[in-house]
Amino acid sequence: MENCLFCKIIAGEIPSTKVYEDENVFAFRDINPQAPVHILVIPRHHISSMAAIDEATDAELAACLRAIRLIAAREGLKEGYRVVSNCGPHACQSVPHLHFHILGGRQMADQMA
Ligand code: DGP
Repeated sequence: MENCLFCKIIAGEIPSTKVYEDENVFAFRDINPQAPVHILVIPRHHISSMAAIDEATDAELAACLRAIRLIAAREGLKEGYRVVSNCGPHACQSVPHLHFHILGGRQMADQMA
């Protein structure tokens, strides 16, 4: 989608540190890491947020989840990791293209918010 930051990253118009891609998914390191490992997993197809996943195919959604598992394993996150998808203003979503944060490499707080 025109003017979508993450669509521009997928297209290579904005540089990123890619860690994984397949026909449905693109994944890259977050520009402002909140943990030693902080990776964003996004569908190639522009979907604005979790609130719009009816626009995604089951294959696209499954591909995102399978990519998360694969990337976490590749990154050596044996002690675990957190997966976060901020949806809308109450969750402080800042980029309106569905994305899953993988956070790992340190102990996470036991509070979600
Ligand atoms: P959220 O707040 O959940 O919408 O997360 C958006 C994330 O996107 C945030 O952690 C920072 C990251 N981000 C924003 N702009 C860029 C960029 O140009 N490159 C990369 N690699 N990450 C970005």
